[in-house]
Amino acid sequence: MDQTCLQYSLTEEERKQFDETGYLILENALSPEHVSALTKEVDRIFDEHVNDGHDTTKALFHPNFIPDHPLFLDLVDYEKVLPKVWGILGWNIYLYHAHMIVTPPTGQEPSDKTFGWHQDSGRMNIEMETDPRPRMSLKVAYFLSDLSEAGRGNFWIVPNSHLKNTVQRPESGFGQLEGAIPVCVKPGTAVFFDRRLWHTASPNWSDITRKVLFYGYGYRWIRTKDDMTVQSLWDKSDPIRRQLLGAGTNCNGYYTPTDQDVPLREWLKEYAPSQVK
Ligand SMILES: O=C(O)CCC(=O)C(=O)O
Repeated sequence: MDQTCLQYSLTEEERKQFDETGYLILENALSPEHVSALTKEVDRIFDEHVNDGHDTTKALFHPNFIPDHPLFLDLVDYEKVLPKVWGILGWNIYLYHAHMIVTPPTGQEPSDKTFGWHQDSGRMNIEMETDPRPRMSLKVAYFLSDLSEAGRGNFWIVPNSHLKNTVQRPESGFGQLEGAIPVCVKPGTAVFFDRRLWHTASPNWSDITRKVLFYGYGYRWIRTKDDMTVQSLWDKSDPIRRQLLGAGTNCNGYYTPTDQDVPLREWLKEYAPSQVK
């Protein structure tokens, strides 16, 4: 990994924003050319699913997409983003989950039905007994289509909700959570969000297909949340990327890492010692 990435280290202002609100928006994380190249691969994958019978009016949830193209692999340790991820979570991290979502126009009229609000990680939210629950992981969402207006299948969030274990859902089944907002962003924007932030997908009532890539980073002792068949990529990856793709010397090393388990820590010790905690 090149030291130039350190210019993108998490700033104190960004840390405060993430800690206080549960999310962080990074505009122009991807150049227009980068967005176009990624979009081409997303479109190819969507078309393959359509050829296999996927309904073109339904959202496509496609997990485990890192092996599908080198451009997806390159975002695992993307220099503008990874320093902020380790700035928040520390160095004992890896990519535990990745999914692509394509949300085509539904062709339906807008409705106010309550969306699928949730915190990430399923049973973690029931079996963790603390209040608030611990952070454990975050996701980075790379928005490839234009979501600068609401109604385009936007990602919705409730800012500042990450420390709330429960939220009040409308009993009628209509309306959204109090304080909810659509995240309106341009193509190329990356949005970091704490897994505890209450969030949801929403229907696409526009005529623009929504395209997003989600990269989930968590501690190395968390299990993968999708098949993550990335082991064949280990050999051609540098040590830090290998760590992020789940490599380790043995099971104990996920809990009590040696230097070989966490080359990211070794790299930080050498190039950014103030960031090693
Ligand atoms: O598709 C979206 O906007 C939301 C995705 C989501 O809920 C998730 O990644 O947990």
